[in-house]
Amino acid sequence: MAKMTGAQMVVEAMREEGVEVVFGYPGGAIMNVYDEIYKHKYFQHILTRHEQAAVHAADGYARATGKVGVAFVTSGPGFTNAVTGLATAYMDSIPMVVISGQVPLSMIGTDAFQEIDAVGISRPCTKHNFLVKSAEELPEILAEAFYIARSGRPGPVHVDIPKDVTAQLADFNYPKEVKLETYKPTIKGNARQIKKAVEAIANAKKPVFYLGGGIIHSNSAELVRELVDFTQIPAVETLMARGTLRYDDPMLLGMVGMHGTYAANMAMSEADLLIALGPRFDDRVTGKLSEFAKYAKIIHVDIDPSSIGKLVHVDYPIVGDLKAVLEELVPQAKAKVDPSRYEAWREILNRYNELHPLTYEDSDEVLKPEWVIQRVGEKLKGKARISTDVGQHQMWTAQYYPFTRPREFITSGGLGTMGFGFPAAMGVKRGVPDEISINISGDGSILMNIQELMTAVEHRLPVINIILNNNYLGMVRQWQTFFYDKRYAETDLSMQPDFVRLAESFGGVGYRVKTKEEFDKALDDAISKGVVALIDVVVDRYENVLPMVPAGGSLYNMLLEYKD
Ligand SMILES: Cc1ncc(C[n+]2csc(CCOP(=O)(O)OP(=O)(O)O)c2C)c(N)n1
Repeated sequence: MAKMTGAQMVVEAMREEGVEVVFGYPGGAIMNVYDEIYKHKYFQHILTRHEQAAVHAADGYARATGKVGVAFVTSGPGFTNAVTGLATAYMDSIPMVVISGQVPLSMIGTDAFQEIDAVGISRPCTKHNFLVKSAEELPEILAEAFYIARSGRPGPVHVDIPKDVTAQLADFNYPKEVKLETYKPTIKGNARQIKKAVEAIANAKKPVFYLGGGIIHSNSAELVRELVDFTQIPAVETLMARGTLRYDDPMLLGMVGMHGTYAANMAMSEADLLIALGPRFDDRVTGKLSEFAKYAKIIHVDIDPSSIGKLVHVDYPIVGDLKAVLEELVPQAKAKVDPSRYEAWREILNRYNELHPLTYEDSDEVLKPEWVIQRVGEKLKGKARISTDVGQHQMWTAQYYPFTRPREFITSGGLGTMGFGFPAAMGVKRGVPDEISINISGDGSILMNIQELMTAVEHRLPVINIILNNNYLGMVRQWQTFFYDKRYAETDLSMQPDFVRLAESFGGVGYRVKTKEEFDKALDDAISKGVVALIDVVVDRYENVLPMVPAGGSLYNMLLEYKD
């Protein structure tokens, strides 16, 4: 076989992996690779206007499609701009490969122009990383990078390639199969443990399904639905698991945790058995650990053995791919579990739900953010993908949007990254072009990657941005209201750009709305036009997200209302 340069190998590897789109931003250290991109048409390259956005776009693409997202950046500032994107993907276990250029090998460690210790920086925020030392090892490393990103507990993998390596010539033998000595994810769950777990379910009086993001990553929502439907055991969802059950599933108690529903949080607090399917017991879910699910035995199924027992004692640990485990567990549960056994428990939880349903006070004077989200849901449920930024709007979306399926909700959970929503929504649109891509954002968050309006317009990625504009960094303002005696330090965003003209200046369409009628019209118009849009929705400045479990508090101590 003819020899290839390292840069050619990068491009060829994308072809081998079936990559259809790369988001990126060039620079000196990665120019050899970009020169190859110029010559080939194997994949589309989307030039974002900021490296952070390139990585978030690759991330959104991965979340929506389940495929590996790919981003290319240059060394130094290109790479450091990409770090937030890597950390965001890492915290939420998103499969991704990020390739960065690096200064030539001989210059590493000399404080060369645009040199940074990229693998040193990416180590704590990636599943794995590589510094490539020669073109010879490049095919193997790239194949391993994709394999590691998508297998086991998925995650971002970073490959740092020095400029001289991209110019070196070597043979290109792309491995058809990757086998790693020290990395072998366990797929099948232990049969004895699965049997014991089924017995525990059959013997429980107050069991609850605690549904986590692992369900989405392992594509096992169908099996979970089947299991919940058969057993008639109530279920709660984490932020990352929204859409596992349909919003109108009678067993769904809603989201759990800091802004979870009263019924969901009480279910966790009073349960005698938690059936945890792919969650990671995040502090935003558990609240105070010593008070968390105090009366419950815990079954925890997870592909990552290090996440089992990390934060809570687990009685029935099952390491394995959730789908493979459920394929064994579901038929056994059907044979052993009697759904009528939990009737009294379901009644208690129904009563909790009637006592404190998820609700807000609507108004005719001012638009309520919850209303806006419900309205989007009425118009688009099941037909659109919903991304968000981070803040109150994110929590209201998680609470009020009627999710119907997995991968419908795209949001930064673990890292809580403002600026994620819009670029991610572009990646979503690229991944599922037939569906409407909506980004629900705040007036703070949207400004963190607003420059991507240009990318979206250029590449015809018609994302509809809905800004719930409260003229505040709302979520921080809410904490200042509740816990800092209304000392609103640096959260007032009254000083604002004209969002309509801003959108127009990039070649998009802008709307500013203050009433329900205006909102309906703007959304309908944006949908029918199919263009990049920004709807600036003036909402109640002082609305709070409720219920709320104060940070570090116990799940059963929720603030249910706030009266001034
Ligand atoms: C990059 C980043 N910086 C800071 C924060 C802390 N933070 C969390 S929510 C929030 C306010 C978000 O305001 P906005 O986007 O206007 O949304 P709202 O809460 O008003 O809906 C801030 C500053 C963050 N999550 N991410």
